[in-house]
Amino acid sequence: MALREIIILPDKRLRLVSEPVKRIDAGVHKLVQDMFETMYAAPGIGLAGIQIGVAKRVVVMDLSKKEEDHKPLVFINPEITWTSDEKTTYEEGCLSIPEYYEEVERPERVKVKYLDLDGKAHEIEAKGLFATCIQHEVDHTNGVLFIDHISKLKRDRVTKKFIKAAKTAGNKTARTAKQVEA
Ligand code: GNR
Ligand code: NI
Repeated sequence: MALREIIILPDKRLRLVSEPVKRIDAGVHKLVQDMFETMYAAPGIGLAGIQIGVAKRVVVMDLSKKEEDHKPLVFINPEITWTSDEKTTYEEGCLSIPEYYEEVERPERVKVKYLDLDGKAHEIEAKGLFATCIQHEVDHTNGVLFIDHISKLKRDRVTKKFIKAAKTAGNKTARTAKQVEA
C-alpha cells in the first residue's frame, strides 16, 4: 500500500474525463488499496482515481463514522442510471478543494450501476449522504467538481483563491496555476 498525493485546484487534471476500466487486474487492485489508504489518511469519505492523478473510472468510499467498523466500498465504472425528482441539500467538501464547504442541491436518491473488484455487475439504490457522495464521485470521473453546482460568483471566488495560493506557494501546483493562466 502507498499513500498517494491528492491533487488540488487548480490542477487541470481534475477536469479530465476518466477512462473506463477494461480489465480488473492486479494494477487496479493496487490502485484501490492506495486510494483507500489515501482517503482514510486525509481523512475523507470518498475518493475518485483522478484525485490521485489516475484517470480511471474507479471510486472508493467509506461512510462509516467510527474507525472500528470501516465499511470500504469500491465502485468500478460507476454510472448513475436513475435519479429521483426529489432533491436534497448537503454541505459538501472535496479533498481536491481543501477547507472549502458549500451547500449543493442534488437528487435525493439515485440508482448506480457498477462493477465490484471481482468484475461482478451490481445495481443499487442510494439515498441521503450515500447518494450525495456517489454523485460527487461520479462527477469526478467526468471532470466535474462540486463547485460547478454552486453560483458562478462563489465558484470564481474559490477558484481565484486557489490559483493565488498556488502561485505564492511556488510549488508543483503553482506551475499548474500558471498553465491555467496561459
Ligand atoms: O470527504 C468528503 N466529504 C464529502 C462531504 C459531503 C459531500 C461529498 C463529500 S466527498 C469528500 C471526499 C472527496 O473529495 N471525494 O471526491
Ligand atoms: Ni471530491
